[in-house]
Amino acid sequence: MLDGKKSLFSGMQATGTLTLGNYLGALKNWVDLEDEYECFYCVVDLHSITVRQNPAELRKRARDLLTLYIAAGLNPEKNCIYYQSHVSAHSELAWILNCFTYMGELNRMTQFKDKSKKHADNINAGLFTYPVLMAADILLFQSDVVPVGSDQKQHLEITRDIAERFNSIYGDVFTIPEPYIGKVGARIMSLQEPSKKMSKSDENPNASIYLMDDPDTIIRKFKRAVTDSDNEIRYSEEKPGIRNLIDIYSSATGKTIPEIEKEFASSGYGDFKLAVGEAVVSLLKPIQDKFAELSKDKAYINSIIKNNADKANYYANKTLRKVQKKVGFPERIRS
Ligand code: ATP
Ligand code: LTN
Repeated sequence: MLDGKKSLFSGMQATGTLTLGNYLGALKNWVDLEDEYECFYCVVDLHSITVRQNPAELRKRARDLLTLYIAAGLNPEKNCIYYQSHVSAHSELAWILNCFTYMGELNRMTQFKDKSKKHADNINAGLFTYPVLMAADILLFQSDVVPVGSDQKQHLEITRDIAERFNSIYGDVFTIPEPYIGKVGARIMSLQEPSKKMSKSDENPNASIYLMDDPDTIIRKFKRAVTDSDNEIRYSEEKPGIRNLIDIYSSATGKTIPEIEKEFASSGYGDFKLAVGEAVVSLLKPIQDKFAELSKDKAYINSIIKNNADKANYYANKTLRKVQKKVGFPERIRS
């Protein structure tokens, strides 16, 4: 809760080009929430360096991501869109919360286990405490809800545990956040290995649809999507490839699963894959056009970066000062 209005926080890492999974699982759901909540959408660049990054690329990707938030429909006048690294309260609160988080809790995080396997040569302390920084992000803004894909559920649970622990010692300092996970599109799978989630850091470019892919590439990737051999368009646990394509089609068109099964009852996989590809092309076209237009307007994007960082700093510092006081840090002397 902030100034009497419910608040919301979410973020994405600038670790690669956004995929259809990021869009359908998270970004697409964000757009409708601006009237109900005071919204903060962050480009979480501090989180990004838990994996080694090329500095010039990170800077470019972070700016592209921020631009893409707007291109996807977030109004920057109503939603606070900013870089995590421009608000130092994130790091400061993360340090304090580190002292209220147990090693055993962090050891259970599946994202840490997955990323440690993937980056065995760089299992750094930041990767381990990643969820604490995420808790700081959320708690700084007294967030009531956090819209994310289902892979982030565990991080939300640890955030709640940390907040409850802190509150039980110091009184009601933090709002306890709830996850907000969309019904369809919460977990879009890889087109090449449908048992794995579609991920922007996947090495195989055919596994993911990127938001900036051109129409031919999108259609080609769907045509190559791994399915099964029974040629029946049916939503079933045993058919992960087809189930994923049905989820994507449903999320892109708004049609329900029974409607889709009926629509394609007498079609083969080839026709269905083409229909999914075309639906995704139409879904992404307006976003791509808007992104191209916004990218040219440097002054406009800069003004958003500046104004929104000021706003985020204001609210974040309010919570941080309260926390610092509660844990016993000395008061600042104002002249
Ligand atoms: P990385 O591959 O670098 O770990 P990622 O693609 O998993 O990145 P994140 O930046 O970690 O993306 O996640 C951004 C948001 O997108 C989160 O809310 C996350 O839950 C959501 N998300 C990521 N992948 C998927 C997916 N395959 N399906 C649905 N939502 C997803
Ligand atoms: N860990 C998240 C990104 C993230 C986030 C957040 C999401 C960082 N801080 C706060 C919601 C709220 C991910 O998607 N991998």
